[in-house]
Amino acid sequence: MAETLTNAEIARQLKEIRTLMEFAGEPFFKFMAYERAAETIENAAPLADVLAGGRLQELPGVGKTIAARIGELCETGTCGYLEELRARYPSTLLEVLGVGGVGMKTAQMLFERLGVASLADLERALAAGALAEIPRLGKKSIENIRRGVLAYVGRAKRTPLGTALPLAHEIVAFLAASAPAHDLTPAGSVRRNEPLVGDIDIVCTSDEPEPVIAAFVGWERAAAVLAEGGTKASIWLAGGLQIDLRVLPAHVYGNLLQHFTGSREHNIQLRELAVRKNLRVSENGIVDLNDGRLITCRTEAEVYAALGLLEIPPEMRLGVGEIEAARDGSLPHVVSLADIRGDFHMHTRWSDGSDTLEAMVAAAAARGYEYHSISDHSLGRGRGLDPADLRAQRASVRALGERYNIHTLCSAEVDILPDGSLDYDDALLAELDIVVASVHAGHGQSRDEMTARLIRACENRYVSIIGHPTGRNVETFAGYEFDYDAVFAAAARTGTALEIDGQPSRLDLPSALARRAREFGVTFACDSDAHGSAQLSNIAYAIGQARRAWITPAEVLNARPLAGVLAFVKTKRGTVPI
Ligand code: DGT
Ligand code: CA
Ligand code: CA
Ligand code: ZN
Repeated sequence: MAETLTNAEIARQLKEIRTLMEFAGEPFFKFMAYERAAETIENAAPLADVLAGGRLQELPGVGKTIAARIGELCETGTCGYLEELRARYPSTLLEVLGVGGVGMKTAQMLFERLGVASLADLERALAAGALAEIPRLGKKSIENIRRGVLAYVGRAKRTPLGTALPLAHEIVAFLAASAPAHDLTPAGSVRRNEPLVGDIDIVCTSDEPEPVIAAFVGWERAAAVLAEGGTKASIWLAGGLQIDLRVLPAHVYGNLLQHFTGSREHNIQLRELAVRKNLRVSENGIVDLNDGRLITCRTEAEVYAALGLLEIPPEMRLGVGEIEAARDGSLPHVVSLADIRGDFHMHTRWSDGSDTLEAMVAAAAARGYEYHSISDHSLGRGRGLDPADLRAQRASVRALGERYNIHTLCSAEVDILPDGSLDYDDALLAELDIVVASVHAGHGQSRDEMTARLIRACENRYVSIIGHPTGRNVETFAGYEFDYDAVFAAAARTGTALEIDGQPSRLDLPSALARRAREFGVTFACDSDAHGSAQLSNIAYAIGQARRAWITPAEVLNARPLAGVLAFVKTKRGTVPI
């Protein structure tokens, strides 16, 4: 066997065969057989095992021909029949078929008469007014296709969590106020705190779905209604962001929320586990295949319990081992917002923040923090503080902290210069309570140079935290390259915390790297990086990323009491040389 395809990958290829067969005009019963087989395989035990046991044809809906093709897919990663179809029809046809408003018949006509074989072809044909030549395609259908194209493009463009989550809260508040909807909850990638989301999924329960759907599609911010049914609907906001709503009865709320929270990988693994217990999981409940009994769950905890699992936090549902951990009882108790006692990274008008020092201290105190630190930029950042400014700021910081009854630490976000030194000297750094050090310029360095730069910063005894360690922008920049493992090892060895920056454009460390850093015993700082008092709430995004990385409160510096934070700083400063 060349490589082991997962059941999901094989099912996806069967569905592609199904779609292309229908497009080619094959009879209904023939292509539907592939759809049924794909569904069976999504819910079956790993195919490699089934195949090894020679039991492929025992699966419901898998006859001789399909079994042979599945065998070929498992052996070679593809199959002759699929390749034949792909040779006849370009793969970009699937784009056209994915456009709302384009059904199979329309796609066939567009292909035959106008040669439309891709989204770009369709956009060109729309712009040229060519669709009007197609018989039975009225003005309204063409308008639907036009909207469908916009929505398709909108879907392809992923939206930052920081934009999507407030919109999700907005639609939830609107529905709560204007429709008989209960249990309104953002699900999908938004609930999992994915840094970028494809769309917003909302689930809710109701005995009267019709008025809920009606309110949803009538929301004043809906620019178009993409689909409207009895229990589900999709709208599209100006700019192309889609919102899906699903309404089910209250007694299946747990099943509904679990299903639509995903991720797809997590749900597929969950189904595979369920199948081994002779259970079938869906949004409508869990069917016990022994006796056909339907188990409905009011809560997600009940869903997981029915499968013999601990409840898995939504942010951890990524299909990366969380199900095994939930099964064998090793699921970590991850950090939550309630564990957080302070925030080390925030800016004021002294550098590039939009609020005064006093406003930031007051806002931090209003959040109920035990402590926080003011960390304006150092010199390197145009509007940063020179040493005299920093000393002047320090004098007012203490007084403000006392006035607002919070421990306000004096800090700075100090630039890490290209050679790894800092742009404040050690004498000045020694006057600060805690130091955040970040790379802001010189991204053009080689991987080795950047690695050395970050390690040298860790080795500076005054550096307590490395700010936004990869420099990534969730939409535009993957982050500078360095040897992650080497820097994580250096951070752990030197007692330097790595930041999880909660600014929605950063979310840095990325959760996959933070998870890796845990293996080195790194301590993390979950910060807001607020540039105004309203942005202190960005800390919730940092916590979301920390949860995705399986980080526990014990690993988070700002989940410790002030004495613990000061001890962390002091321990490193006392270690000479590092
Ligand atoms: P996104 O929207 O691309 O950021 O990612 P998700 O995870 O929000 O995906 P979405 O909106 O397509 O669907 C929401 C959840 O619903 C998804 O995570 C799992 C579940 N779901 C939706 N469609 C399917 C499906 O065809 N198969 C399975 N297994 N689950 C699905
Ligand atoms: Ca989604
Ligand atoms: Ca969706
Ligand atoms: Zn910064």
